[in-house]
Parts: sequence; structure tokens; C-alpha cells
Amino acid sequence: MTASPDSSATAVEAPSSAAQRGPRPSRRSFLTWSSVAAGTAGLVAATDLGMPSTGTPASAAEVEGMEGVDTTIQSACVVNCGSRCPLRLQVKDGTVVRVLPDNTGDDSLLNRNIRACNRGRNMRERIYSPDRIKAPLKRKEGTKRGEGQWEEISWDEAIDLLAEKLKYTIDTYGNQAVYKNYGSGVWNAAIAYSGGWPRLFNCLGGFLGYYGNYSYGTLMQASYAMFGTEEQFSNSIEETITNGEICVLWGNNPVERRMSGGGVYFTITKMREAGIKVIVIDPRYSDTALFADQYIAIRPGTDVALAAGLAHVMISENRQNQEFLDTYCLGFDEQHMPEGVPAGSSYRAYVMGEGEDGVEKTPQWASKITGVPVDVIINLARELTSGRKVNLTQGWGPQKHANGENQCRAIYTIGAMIGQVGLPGGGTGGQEGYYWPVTSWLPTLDNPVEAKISYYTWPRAIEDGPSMTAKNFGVQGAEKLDSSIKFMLSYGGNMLASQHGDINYLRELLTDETKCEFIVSMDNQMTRSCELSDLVLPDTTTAERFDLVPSEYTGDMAYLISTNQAIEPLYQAMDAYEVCKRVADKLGVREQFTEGNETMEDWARQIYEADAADNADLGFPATYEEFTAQGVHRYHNPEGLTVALKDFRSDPVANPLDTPSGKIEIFSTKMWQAKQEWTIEDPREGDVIDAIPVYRPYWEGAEDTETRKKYPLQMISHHFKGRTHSTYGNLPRNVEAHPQKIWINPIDAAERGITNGDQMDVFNDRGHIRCQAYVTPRILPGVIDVPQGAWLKLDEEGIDHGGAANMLYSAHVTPYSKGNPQQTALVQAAKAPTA
Ligand SMILES: Nc1nc2c(c(=O)[nH]1)N[C@H]1C(S)=C(S)[C@@H](COP(=O)(O)OP(=O)(O)OC[C@H]3O[C@@H](n4cnc5c(=O)[nH]c(N)nc54)[C@H](O)[C@@H]3O)O[C@H]1N2
Ligand SMILES: Nc1nc2c(c(=O)[nH]1)N[C@H]1C(S)=C(S)[C@@H](COP(=O)(O)OP(=O)(O)OC[C@H]3O[C@@H](n4cnc5c(=O)[nH]c(N)nc54)[C@H](O)[C@@H]3O)O[C@H]1N2
Ligand SMILES: [Mo]
Repeated sequence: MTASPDSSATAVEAPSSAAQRGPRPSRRSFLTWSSVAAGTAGLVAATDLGMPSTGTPASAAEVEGMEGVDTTIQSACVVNCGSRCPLRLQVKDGTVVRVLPDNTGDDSLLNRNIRACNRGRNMRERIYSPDRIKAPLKRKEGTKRGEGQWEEISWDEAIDLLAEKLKYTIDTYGNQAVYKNYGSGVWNAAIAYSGGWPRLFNCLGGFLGYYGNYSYGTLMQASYAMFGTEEQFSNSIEETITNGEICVLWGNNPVERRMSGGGVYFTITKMREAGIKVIVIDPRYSDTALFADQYIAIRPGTDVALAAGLAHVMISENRQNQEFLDTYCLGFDEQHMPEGVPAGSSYRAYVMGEGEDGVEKTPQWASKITGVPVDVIINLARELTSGRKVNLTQGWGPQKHANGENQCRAIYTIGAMIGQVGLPGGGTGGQEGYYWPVTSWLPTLDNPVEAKISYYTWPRAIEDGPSMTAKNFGVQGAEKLDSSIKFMLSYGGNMLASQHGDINYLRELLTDETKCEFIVSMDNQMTRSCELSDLVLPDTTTAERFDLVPSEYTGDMAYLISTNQAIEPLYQAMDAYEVCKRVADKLGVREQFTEGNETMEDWARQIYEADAADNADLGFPATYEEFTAQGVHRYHNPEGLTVALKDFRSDPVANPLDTPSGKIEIFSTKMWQAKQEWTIEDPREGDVIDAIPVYRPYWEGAEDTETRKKYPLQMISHHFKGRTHSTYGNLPRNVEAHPQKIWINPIDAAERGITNGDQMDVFNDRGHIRCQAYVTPRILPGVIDVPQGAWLKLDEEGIDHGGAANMLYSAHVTPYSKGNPQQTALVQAAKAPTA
């Protein structure tokens, strides 16, 4: 490979502790991470990797602004794709007439233009969408929840109703009965993300919180168990470009999931130019696979078996990095086990057939389960242990399966066996690393309620909260719940009828008004979730308010975007912060709520200036006014490019991991303990907590032969380039550019008489969807892919014509993390009947 001409690029630890990841509870809790001494000047050397520029400077019209507009305002797209794009909104007569992308960078690796994709560039259509909620809406007296009958009410009435319902719920059921559901629609806006809601609830005595998230919630608990940290990252792609040789993207599709110039799409293309060998492992020939040297197709949910097959080859040929395993890991072999566990419990014993099941995990064994040819397994195991530098990364597709805990830990275990953890050019087996931004968020204050549920268990907490305990549903902070959820807020999320598994079940649960007694939604588009509410509140869009937008998964280039108000709020839209303030006023906690900050801009100024002062070495403009005039501020880790676990590697005794042993726990003592103590309610096949990542056939998986008799196809649902989840999925231009289509292999299609472009049906016991077929060899036979997030369009018979994947997924939780198996489902497909 072509190494960087610059050898001064040094390595730093990836930010991976829980305190370093959002949502950040207090603006002060986050400031230590980059308070390092050096200036940013060293970065210039690290940036210049000698890459040829792809040379697309902003056009003259972009630079100058178009004639006839009144002003150009810095704004951003804040949806949760992880890339974070600046948008320059051109305004004429109070209307946004044009959206321009970033022009503050160039085409070098660490100063790249943060070019928005087709979603952000279509922001105008989102701002002016006919689906905008125009006034507070209350469910009509005498109608049932979900019937869609609304009356417009004034903001005063809406505030009164909110205050009354909150007070009633807290007085009657206690603070634990108040819940704010997950929502990622405003994820990366420092103030609008929470909007003030948790702050308001905390001023009133607190609310039931959740831990984890839909993105990597299953991996999160597994990562705590194995690495003692929320999500163990790998080295950054920039670091691999500089120092690496091979990059494995295992269930990892950055070309679609980090599409913009801020994300890793750009760096992946640079990786190709740098001559790094790219290997993709995915059931789908993804857009990332288009950039790969090698593509390996695998049956969904069988990655644990592939890992065991790879491990078998490595062990048989003595290729694993034994010294690394001996020094830094617990549980690889029988010589490195915790006290008191039975013989044969190590990973090596499992792989070599000396464990409980007595089966040797040969490449032949792995091939039968995964569909990956034997020689491909053998060659991959050899290549990864050939002494060349390997950054093994995983996306979050593999862990969004039943027993995703074992899926992700198996991939990390291969990373440990390769043994390049903490080294330049190497990696851990986690997602590509990055430099975590220093921006603080609107403080939410302390929550007096300590109990927390897993993000995927709220339906159960509506059904029967008090039945949930630490040991059956993973309740944290308390032994059990005292109450069920009676008041639910859905803010910036679409969980109730789009993004959580089993939409039909949720609809039944949520239309029962005796269970959750009051549901309030706040959004700016009238979503299917809003339709299941009692009160719907019209929020502003990013164009209508002030905020700070920090970068997120943007590798070693961090930045902060000033988002300024471009236009007046449309219709009766109101900032969530203002709504919360008025409710706080009504309930007598206004002072505590505002701390003197009347508006979002007051907070933006205060947070910005404190952060800039605390991080003087990162070159932020000194005042808020200078910053908003500049628009975008890029900065870099003064210590250089990200090498995850570098300190641990250099001295594991001085820098132990936060696991019981201080080591990487291939055998997790925490999960071993949970295995003895926890019970799993209504377990399905494969619902077992394992101390080591063993392969188990699981419910509705590749080997569920019983269910497959009726539903023979595995269904997966990738994150789609046309939308961010459901966001942008209602806008005609986005839909026209990226129509919803179901991927099906020509073999499966032919068996069912389906040809490309036909309408096809997909169904199981949970639901039924009808959508256009994309017949393509880019998906493995036996697997179909329904891109997740399409808007539900139900007909009279309950068939969805939008192609909403969660009609078919389950609300069942994974065994240890109580996470979302939203890539696990068996279905049948057929050509749709012609009308
Ligand atoms: N089957 C399946 N399901 C999945 C997944 C999967 O892989 N498969 N992925 C899961 C993952 S990783 C995630 S993160 C979740 C995401 O699930 P959600 O967080 O529910 O994501 P969205 O559907 O985009 O919903 C975001 C909502 O925020 C709204 N919004 C946008 N801007 C604003 C604003 O300024 N103010 C307010 N109030 N609202 C705004 C949007 O209009 C939209 O309705 O979905 C999960 N669901
Ligand atoms: N365009 C776009 N980008 C997004 C989002 C979006 O909705 N749209 N959402 C954002 C959010 S919130 C998140 S959390 C991330 C999600 O990021 P990920 O969860 O990593 O994204 P996915 O597309 O669900 O999965 C990644 C890849 O895994 C593959 N896969 C599925 N099952 C398996 C399996 O069992 N084994 C293997 N080896 N591969 C498998 C899929 O085909 C896909 O190509 O994306 C973010 N980026
Ligand atoms: Mo996510």
C-alpha cells in the first residue's frame, strides 16, 4: 500500500467510555476528553496524505449566492444518519428558496467539504411539506385513539392539557408512570435533541428513563461485558488509510449509512485510492461492496458460525496471536479462565469440539450454516493472520438479530485473535473509530427516578410495568418497576407505528386507552405515530430556530455547525423548549427550568462560549457572534489519528479495561453470572445467555426448520439511502429518487413468478406488506431485503402498501441486552394478485 508521506501522524485512544457518548446529561460532564495541550497546527501535517484532489470546487453561483435572494443563512440537516451536514439556506421574502451545500472545506481528507446527500439537499420540501402539523391537535371528544379525528386547539389549551395530564399522572401513579420514548429525528442538535422535555420532567420529580438505543443497543451491553465500555470502536478509516493494509467491513455499509461528505463515504473512496484491500461480508451486495476487492455473501445471523470457522483454521494452523490473547484477554483458552467455571468453557475448547456440545467448528461445519464456501473461510482466516495490517470493523447489522450479543462478540473475538488491537494500522473488530466532538448539550438535570428500562421494552412497561424486574427484563437502577407507563411522550421519533417491531401488535396495545392513558406526540410531520396520539404538537424545523450541531461519526475530522434561524416558524409551530417552558410555568417550576435562559438561542450562546473557552486549543472563534458568522468550525484531535485501545495495548496493567478482570473478556464473567441468575420470559429457540459467543440456531433464523416450512425466506432491512429511517420518506422527490423496493434473488423470484418491477407480497403471522420487487442477484437466495423506514399505507384489509418493514418484525427482545432483533424474521413472498 501507499503509506502516508507524513510519519508524524500519531495515534490516540478512541473515545469509547460511556461518559463520552451522548445523550450527554450535563454540559460539564463532557469537557475533559479533548482538553489536551497541543495546538491544531500539527494536524495540518496529518491531513495532507498526498491524495489527489477529486476537484469539484463549489460553483461560482454557490460561492456568490444566487441573484435576487435576501440572505443566506447557515443551517443543517440534523437527522440521525451520523454524518451531520451544513446547509446554507437562501431566503427571499421570508421563504427558503434554495439549499446550498457546504463550501468551507476542500477535497483533502481532514478538511473535506461536508457535502449533503440528496436528503438534506431536499430540505425545502421537508420544510414546506403538506404533512407539516399546522396547529396543536387534540383527539376529538367521543372518538377513539387512532381513528384520526382531530380538533384544532389553541396553544394555551394545549399547554393546560399537558400540565393537567402530567400532574394527574404523577399524583395518581407516581413519576415512574411518565415515559419519553426514544426518538432520533433531532439527534444531533445540541439543544433541540431533548428539546427540554427531560429537563421539564426532572423539575417535576423525574420520569422513567431508558438505557440503550435502537442503533446498537444489543452490542452495547455486550460491549460493556467484553470491553467495559458502551461501544468499543476500532481505528478510524483515516488511520487505516495512513497506516493500514487490509480493512474488513463486516456487516458494515458506510457508503449508504454514512453517505455525506462529513461521514465515511468519502474516506472509503480514499481508502480505495490508497490501495487498502477492502473485504465486505454481508448477505447483500451493498453499495459498499461496490468498493470492495472481495465480497463474501453470508446467511443473516450466522456470523457467529463464520467466526468459529475462522477461529478453527487459525487454531489448527497456530496462526492466532497467542501472546496478545495470553496478555490482554480472558477466556480464550483453558489456561486463562476466571475461577470456578467448569472445564471446557473457553472459546478455544468450544471451537475445537472440547466444549459442552462436543462439536468441532471446522470450516466445513461453518460453511454449511453460513453458506460461505470452505476455501473462502480458510483463505480469509489465513489472510487476516498473514502479518499484514488489518483493521477489522463491524457495522450494526449483525447485532440487530436474535442473540445479536453473540453475533457482535464473535466478530470482536476474531479481532482479538488477529491481535492488532491498539496498534497503528490495526483495529479491534468494532465500528470504525472517530474523534468525538467536544460540544456540550442542553443539560437535562438529575432524574430523581432511578429505575430505567431497556429501550426495546416499553410496550411491556405499558402492558404490565410491575411485572418487570432486574432479572427478567433487565430493569436497571431498581429491582423492579412500581408502575406501568401511563403518560408517554413521543418527541422527534416514530416508534409507535413505524420504527419498533410488530406494528400490528403496537396498534392494538396503544389503542387500548385503559393502558397508556395519555399519549402526546411532537413532530413537524404528521406521522403514523402522531396518529396514535391524544395530543399532537407542531414543532418548528431546524430552519425555524437556533441550535448547535456537532459532528458525530465523521472519523478524525470533527466539526461544529452553527444553525441559525432562517425563517419565522411556519403556521403555529413552536419550539419544544418554549412549550416546556410554558408547562413549567403553569406547574410552578419555571425558574428551575430556565435558569435564566429564555430561548434556545440563549442556551446556544452559553454552551458555545463555555465550550470554546474550555477547549482553547481547538481554535473555536471566541464569541458566539463570530462563530455564527463563520458557520462551520472544523477541528481535530491534537494528538493525531484514532487508534482504539492504544493505552491499553501499551500498558494493560496501568490502563486496564473497565471489565471485572481488566482484560478483554472473550469469556464474560458478567454474562456468566447473568446466565446463572436471570430468567428469560417466554424464551424462544436460541434465547440463551452465553459467557462466550457460541453459535445457536435461533427463532426465525437460518436454521429454524419448523417455521421455515411456512415462511421459508429470511428477511433483512438495511438502512436506506433514500431516507433516514422514516424521515424524508414522505417527500415526493426523495421517494421518486429512491422508491421503496423489495430485494429478492432471481431464483426465489422465478419460483414465485415474480419479475423485476412487479408488485409482490411479503407476509408472516405478524403482518402483510405489498410493494414493488427488485429482482437482483445482489441478494443471497433465501433472503429478501425490505429497506427499513418506509411510511405505512394500510388498506381496509390491513395490508400495507408502503413497504413498512416493521409490520413483519417482532417486539421480542434479545436474551441479555433486551435489545431489538429488527433484522430477524422469517417470511413468505408471492406475486401480488392483479387488481
Ligand atoms: N426493522 C428495523 N427497524 C428499525 C431499524 C432497523 O434496522 N430495522 N433501525 C432502528 C434504528 S437504528 C433507529 S435509530 C430507529 C430510528 O427511529 P426514529 O428515531 O423513530 O427515526 P425516524 O423514523 O426518522 O423518526 C424521527 C422523527 O423525528 C421527526 N423530526 C425531524 N425533525 C424534527 C424536529 O425538528 N422536531 C421534532 N419534534 N421532530 C422532528 C421526523 O419527522 C420523524 O417523524 O429505528 C429503528 N428501527
Ligand atoms: N442512508 C441512511 N443512513 C443511515 C440511516 C438511515 O436510515 N439511512 N440510519 C442511521 C442509523 S440511526 C444507524 S443506527 C445506522 C445503522 O447502521 P447499520 O446497523 O450498520 O446499518 P444496516 O444497513 O442496518 O446494516 C449494515 C449492513 O449489515 C447487513 N446485515 C444485516 N444482517 C446481517 C448479518 O446477519 N450479517 C452480516 N454480516 N451483515 C448483515 C446489511 O445488509 C447492511 O448492509 O445507520 C445510520 N445511517
Ligand atoms: Mo440508529
